[in-house]
Amino acid sequence: MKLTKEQFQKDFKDRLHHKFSIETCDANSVELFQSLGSLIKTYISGDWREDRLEQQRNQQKIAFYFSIEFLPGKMLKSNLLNLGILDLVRDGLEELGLDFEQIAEAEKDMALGNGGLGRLASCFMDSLASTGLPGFGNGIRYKYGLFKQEFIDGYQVELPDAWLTTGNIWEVRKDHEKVDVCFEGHVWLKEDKQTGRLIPVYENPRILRAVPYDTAMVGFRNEQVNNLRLWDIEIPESEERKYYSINERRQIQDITGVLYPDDSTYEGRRLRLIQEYFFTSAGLQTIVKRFKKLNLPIETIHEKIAVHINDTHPSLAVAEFMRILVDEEGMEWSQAWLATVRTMSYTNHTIMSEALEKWPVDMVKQLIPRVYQIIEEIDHRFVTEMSTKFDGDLVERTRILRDGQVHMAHLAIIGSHSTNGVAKIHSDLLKDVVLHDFYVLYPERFNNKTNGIALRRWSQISNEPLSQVLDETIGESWRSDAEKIELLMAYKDDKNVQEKLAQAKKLNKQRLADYIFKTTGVKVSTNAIFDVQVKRLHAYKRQQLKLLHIMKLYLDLKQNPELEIPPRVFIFGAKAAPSYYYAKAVIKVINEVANLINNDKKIQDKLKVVFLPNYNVSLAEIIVPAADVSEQISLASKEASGTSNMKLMLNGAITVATLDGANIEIKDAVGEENIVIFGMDKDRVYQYYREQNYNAYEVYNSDLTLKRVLNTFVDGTIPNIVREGQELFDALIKYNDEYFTLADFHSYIEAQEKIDLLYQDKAKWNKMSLINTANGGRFSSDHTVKRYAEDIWGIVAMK
Ligand code: GP0
Repeated sequence: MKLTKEQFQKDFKDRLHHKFSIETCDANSVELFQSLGSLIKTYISGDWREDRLEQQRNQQKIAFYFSIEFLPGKMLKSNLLNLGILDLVRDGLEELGLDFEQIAEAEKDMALGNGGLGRLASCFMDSLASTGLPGFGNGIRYKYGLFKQEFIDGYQVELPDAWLTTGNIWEVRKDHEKVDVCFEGHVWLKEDKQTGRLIPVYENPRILRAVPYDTAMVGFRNEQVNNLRLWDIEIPESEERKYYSINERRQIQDITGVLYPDDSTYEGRRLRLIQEYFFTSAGLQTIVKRFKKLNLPIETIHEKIAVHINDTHPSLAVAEFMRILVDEEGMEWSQAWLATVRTMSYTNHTIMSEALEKWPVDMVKQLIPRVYQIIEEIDHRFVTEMSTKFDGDLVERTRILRDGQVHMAHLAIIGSHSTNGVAKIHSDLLKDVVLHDFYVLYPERFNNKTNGIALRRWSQISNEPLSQVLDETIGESWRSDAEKIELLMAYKDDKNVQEKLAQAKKLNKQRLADYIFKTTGVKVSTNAIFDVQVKRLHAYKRQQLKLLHIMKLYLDLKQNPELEIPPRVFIFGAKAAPSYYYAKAVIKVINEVANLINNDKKIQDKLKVVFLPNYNVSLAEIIVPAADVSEQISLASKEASGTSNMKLMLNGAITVATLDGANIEIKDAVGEENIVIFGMDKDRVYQYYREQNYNAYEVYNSDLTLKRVLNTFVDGTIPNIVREGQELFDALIKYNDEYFTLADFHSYIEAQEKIDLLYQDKAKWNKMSLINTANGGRFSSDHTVKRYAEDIWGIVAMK
């Protein structure tokens, strides 16, 4: 956008005066941030309006991305960068004697998501706008985002994330677009005398109001502004007298109260199902209203609208869309079904069976009776049709209603034209194993879309030192075209460039070291290897394997204090679901291991262990640029894709990885010599499953090193962990190590020894690091959303 520094400074001061009636010198950073944010929102609003009008004028097809999680993090810098005024605003504010970083710091980290899935949704929002694609988000405006994590005595404590208390400067309440969502009551079908059609009659429904709050999604220097719509709940005036007590009213407000803090696990809680239907129905109702303004035949709705079901949480979209088309728009069933299947598409994010949603039939029937009838009809027609072509068992296994449950993934697959996985190996596993039955029914529906990351945030915003070296070396084209980072490959043997990159890394490490000291009091040296594992805490991601490595080094050094190894700082960031006891035990053990090692003089600072509390997007922006080593050590086949692996390699970290998720594609991108692969591959894992002959105790018992290391969990070596140490030990031995941690132990230790050797060869390391950065461009989510746009949604860029 066109703006001069002087104009900005004047606008900013005016805004502060109008908003708070105070002078810049009196304002605190929250007030300064809010003034700045609201000014930026004004700058955006013109394009935001324009783009909406233009879409209507051109009858542009739009993709609506339905996701129960969005994890945008802070938006100020991203908006400024994308508007092309980041430097101008920074300079302008500094000239006024204000500290830009401090103002930016005041923004609340918007954390309406748990981890990878929600962050992916936000990366897609950024990329859709930045590639000029008309793509809108549809989700829930939770009053409380993901809990804030603190450690007390090494234990995770969860505190509420009241992110809305000082207001959300970016959102706009769209009162005129509110809709009603109907729950409960009874439904019976009445024949319409004239047409013979069956019309649903609702008795005693509970009507709730959905109110949208919109946030602008600003494209990178292209004047495209898309929309993220998050729904809040209210009680409609007409219904108010039905709620007598404060308690009852509160129960309603609680529907959008909190984000469920479980990642990759599913709990059949009624409130969660209400959330799912609430935002799905509200979103679809507005979409249909919007379509009708175009005055086109309703049968053509799929030509103007694509609805994406991000994981199964919004899969009720299939049935709800049918309800709207059949009950409200009067379409024939078969015609409505055709339009629905053509409109919907679905992404699967995991093969972990505990994440697959299945709702009890009784719950669905009671909560959304009409939608349930429609699901029954879909199921019935599916069975009837498929039974003529396929064997009965197959049909029975794939139907939506089975064992008294509604299988949400089945609904999503049957009711959509596309099912995709999020990395090559994951999509193959879906076809070959997890969803093989569906692949037999609908082979043409299955495809892969490897995840990506919003490259601008994970380089330009969070890693300015690296960005500067890139500018100096290959020019600035990479800033708008991610693939151009590959130009850096021409300098892979250039000692000067390697050295500059190493210097940039050093600056980032210093920033992280300062942060570590500030938050934990632990002093770490930037000469050490910064070894990073940041992701949700989960047994399949195997933080416990990292622990075994750390304890082995500790024991080695205790035995031989003169042992020469390059110093390492192990950095963890991870939240555990509040009800996931094993994961919480791992946190406690890591924290106690940190206490033990960091305070042991004999270790001579060769090892440090740091568990940074409250890992979130903002913290990732400090950790990722500073990493030397990226730990991607899930059991092969279990991590659908991973996305921190992409962020870390782009920032020059060397990946230690199993052949899992997108690690495989990273290996293909950088070449085998620039990544350290270890452990079993997925075929070996599946062989164990087939042969059922994995015996963790045997592995433990036949390996002295491993035995010695694992015993530290229970033999008092690590203080204060009697119960938690036992819990880890039992998971690995008594319960036979579900994720084959012990089987991969040796190979993992070898991989880490390789890292030590490589790190000591500075020239080699720097070259590897450069090659990783240079090949990060292909993991831009700009690229990913273009593939979705072409292959799945059928939308085209406006700009
Ligand atoms: C997958 F099933 N993921 C789920 C879930 O409930 N939550 C979630 O964050 C993640 C996968 O674990 C992932 O492999 C993947 O990259 C991400 O979804 C986006 O596809 C690592 O976070």
